[in-house]
Amino acid sequence: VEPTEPKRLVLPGNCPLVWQSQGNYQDVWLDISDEGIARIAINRPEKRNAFRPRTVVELYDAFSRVRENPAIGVVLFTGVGPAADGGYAFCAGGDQSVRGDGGYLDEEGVPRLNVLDLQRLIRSIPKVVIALVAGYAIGGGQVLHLLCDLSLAAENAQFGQTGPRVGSFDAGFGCSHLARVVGQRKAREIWFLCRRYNAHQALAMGLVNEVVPLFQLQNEGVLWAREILQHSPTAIRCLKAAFNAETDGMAGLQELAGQATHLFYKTEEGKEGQQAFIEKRNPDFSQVPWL
Ligand code: S0N
Repeated sequence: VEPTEPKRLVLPGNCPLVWQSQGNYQDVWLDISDEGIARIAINRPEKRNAFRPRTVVELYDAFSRVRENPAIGVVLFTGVGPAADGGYAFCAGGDQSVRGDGGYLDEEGVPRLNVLDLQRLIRSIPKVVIALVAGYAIGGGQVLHLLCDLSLAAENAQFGQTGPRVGSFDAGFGCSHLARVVGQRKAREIWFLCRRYNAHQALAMGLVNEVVPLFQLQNEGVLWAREILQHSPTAIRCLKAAFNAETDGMAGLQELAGQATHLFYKTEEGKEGQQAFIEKRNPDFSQVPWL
């Protein structure tokens, strides 16, 4: 754990937390606070935070670290900015400059579509992920934002899809989950027309939870996180799994079932089964009611 450089800025405005940076990343920042909040930011502002394979590998690693940290309950997911030209972005999708045949080329020239793994991790991580969107959330960046549990938009946020214009599309969560969030008509409009939508239009269609002034974005994220952190981790974990279960099919049921198993392990009934095996005797469940 290294101390955060005080000059580093993710977004303007005051942030009431003291952060410690973790990981040795190039394209990503992972910061941990002692309040149970993590901040993960894409750090390619000169590319409007577009992701290349390395970015996705590092994001996956950062989210995995947070997943394994029992002190963290909420992740703020955002983009470093502003860029030198003053532009802001949450993420402008896949880095078009490294797109090759069959995917985005990594540093060995191998084509990757590894953002799909990251999408699933954001869904399955048993913590609340809040997107903080300043500037553009476009293409695959809009999909990453969509898959966060909650989304707060700065006044300057812009959302949209470009796939049919730039030769790509996300026929997975990018379509099906979008349609669940904003409705079939709006989702088809977003993909077929490739328009841009401002923060208030995004709020009106249910794509974001709230719009705040740019300088207030981080603060607002921290306030939301603090409210969430007052509540039961188990309830929130099970609720997140439940919200995803239907959409995510068997994998969603697996997550929800895993949470049930986790709770069962803690009961006297669950412990008796294990204890009996260890003690080489028959289990005694006679005290457990058949409710
Ligand atoms: C974001 C936009 C609207 C910003 O416009 P603005 O503010 O005028 O800035 P620019 O001058 O355009 O950009 C500033 C610099 O940033 C670079 N840049 C911006 N976006 C990208 C990008 N996506 N890739 C690479 N570079 C980018 C600009 O080039 C510029 O740099 P310089 O000055 O050096 O040229 C505007 O920039 C814009 O429209 N960007 C492109 C948005 C876009 O089309 N994104 C890609 C959409 N497609 C995907 O995301 C693929 C989805 C995907 O990944 C996927 C989905 C499902 C299954 C698999 C996959 C997968 O492939 O993994």
